[in-house]
Amino acid sequence: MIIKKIKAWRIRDSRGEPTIEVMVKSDNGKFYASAPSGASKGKKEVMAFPKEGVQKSVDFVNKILRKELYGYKINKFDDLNKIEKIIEKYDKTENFSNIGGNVVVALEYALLRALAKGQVWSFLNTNAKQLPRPLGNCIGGGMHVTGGEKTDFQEFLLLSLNATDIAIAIYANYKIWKLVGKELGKPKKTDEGAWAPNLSTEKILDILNKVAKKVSEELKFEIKVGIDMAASHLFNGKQYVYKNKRLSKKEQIKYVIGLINKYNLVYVEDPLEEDDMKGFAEITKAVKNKCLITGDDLVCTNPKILKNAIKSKAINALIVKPNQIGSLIKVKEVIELCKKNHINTIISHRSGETMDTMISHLAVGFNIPIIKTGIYGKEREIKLIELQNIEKQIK
Ligand code: 2PG
Ligand code: MG
Repeated sequence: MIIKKIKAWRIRDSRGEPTIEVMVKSDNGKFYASAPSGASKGKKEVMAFPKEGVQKSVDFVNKILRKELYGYKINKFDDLNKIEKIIEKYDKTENFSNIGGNVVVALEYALLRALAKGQVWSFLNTNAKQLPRPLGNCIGGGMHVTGGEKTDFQEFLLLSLNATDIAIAIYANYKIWKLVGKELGKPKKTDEGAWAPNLSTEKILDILNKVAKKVSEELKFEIKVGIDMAASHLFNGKQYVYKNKRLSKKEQIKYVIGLINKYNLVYVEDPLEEDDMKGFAEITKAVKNKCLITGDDLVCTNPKILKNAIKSKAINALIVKPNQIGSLIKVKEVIELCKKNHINTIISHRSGETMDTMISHLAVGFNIPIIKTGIYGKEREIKLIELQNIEKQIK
């Protein structure tokens, strides 16, 4: 495929904040892509945009990359490596602070779409058969709600791993979200479209387990509950600070294990602050395979950090967010490392999302078993709809 033109501009994400969209014109046609942004970021993530703002990233594409990549040829996924090498000439920083990782994500998504003529999942794996199961955000708080009283933890999630197909799993999450909203008196919503009541963790888990059980019985498959604790944002350097309590590192580990056992949680993301590999390992060992102990801010989709996490036996599951690392080549490396080491993978949206559906394609093409993309809101639902479209093509 020959690159004939690339162009970038600013768009707004679901939070109303500016981000980048890129168009690639090639002999395969014109293809578009955009990149999301997080609010509760890990400190080891690359920067989405430089401190000067999105316009600097847009200018970099339109003034520099456009000329560099004019007439450039790529044919396969691994050729993106050559593109990354070209970009690295202009940003030698570890964290992409000069041009921003979102430039790479939006450009590589558009290039991949062009290479695949839109059919990214089958371009990555023609024999792909497995659709991921949706991990849906039903109730939330933390950094995804601005101002006012809110829940201590960032996300209370739903997961039906043995639903017979993706459509019924999507329906189950939506149905529970709706029933829970009614029970809570329709409070305001988080950035990701989850309900944002001001309730205790225990009360929320009681309600979610009750409603999930009811819908499970109706639909005849198990729907389980999980939490993204995003615990770095509760940690003050010494203690975990809650609305009504403060816990030491040791007490936090005990509290997390207690919650998993009492509420049958099948999924817990970032239960501890982002540097505590040892603490993660303690939890992972204690719960065995009963619960996915998932690293998000802990690893930040970084293969080097992942190798440490594997060595320390810190996690049994990993969140994959392409814009935490700003490289699709490294995203692939991370997924392969996880597969080799029996670590589950969950591909994930960000709290500030766009209408881009690439993560749905990556989930199928790379055979990722779980996708975290919210339940409600057009930027979330479009990714779920895309998965159902892909399913029709596979069948
Ligand atoms: C998370 C994400 C997505 P953010 O912590 O897992 O839910 O949030 O994009 O704000 O980092
Ligand atoms: Mg998280």
